[in-house]
Amino acid sequence: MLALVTGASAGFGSAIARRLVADGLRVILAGRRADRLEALAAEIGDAALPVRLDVTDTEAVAALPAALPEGWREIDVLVNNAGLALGLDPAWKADLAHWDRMVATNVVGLMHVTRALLPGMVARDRGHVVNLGSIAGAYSYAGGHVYGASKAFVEQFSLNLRADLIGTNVRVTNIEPGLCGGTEFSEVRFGGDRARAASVYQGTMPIQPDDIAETVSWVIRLPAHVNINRIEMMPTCQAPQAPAVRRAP
Ligand code: NDP
Ligand code: 8X3
Repeated sequence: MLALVTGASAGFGSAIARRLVADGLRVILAGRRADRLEALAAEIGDAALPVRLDVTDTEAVAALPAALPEGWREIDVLVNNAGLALGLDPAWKADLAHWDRMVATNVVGLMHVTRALLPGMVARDRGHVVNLGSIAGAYSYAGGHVYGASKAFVEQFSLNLRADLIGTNVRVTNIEPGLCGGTEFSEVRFGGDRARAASVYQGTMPIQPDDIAETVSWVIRLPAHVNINRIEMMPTCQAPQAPAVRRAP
């Protein structure tokens, strides 16, 4: 089996790639930082192919299937993992460029990569699209605005893909994690401010990249007639709560 993991240069993506190779798959490692992808491919060996790909580059994404080397084109598993949150300011102060970039990456990029690879999966009547959504797509929090909305898109897009794919052997799963550490996510969100990023995880035991990789591995290895639609994951130090109420002092 052959998988393509977007955002394989860090965090969940690297862990997912390593885990899928351990499961016996070959993996195309996609992302923008080619040096990171090459280092990971060197560590993994022949089962990995590093491919520089910015998911917001519409032309490069459309050209991707044909541009892959012979033997690396029939992708069975697409892991749409590339994504980011930028900023935590309230909506009225947020940087519009941040909003645009989150939509370009988390929504449009994911959409375009899926559209590029789905025809091959349908033609072969075999495939699995695994999306990285978030609990932010289901629960609101202050400063979550466009990030949360982008992940709500990912959830509904995943469900609607299955509506079209019903009766085929092409599966779609949306994985929706909560608090996760061990990645660059918060550093990216806070513009490289490591201290602020570290404070997000202070006093917690968050989900780790290997936990996400284990989940991806599980949904893929289930019998071909089983489709896990969505999985919401939280660490035990986190729980959903009733909507906030602001009371007059
Ligand atoms: P990281 O920041 O550690 O990794 C993000 C990856 O996405 C990097 O490999 C980055 O690679 C890649 N990426 C970003 N922009 C692009 C782009 N335009 N084109 C291609 N690749 C891109 O984050 P995580 O591993 O934590 O997050 C992975 C996914 O999981 C994201 O979609 C995130 O929203 C989601 N998620 C994360 C949670 C968390 O708390 N960590 C919780 C729930 C969901 P490069 O810069 O080399 O391109
Ligand atoms: C990442 C989880 O709660 O920081 O998607 O938005 S959260």
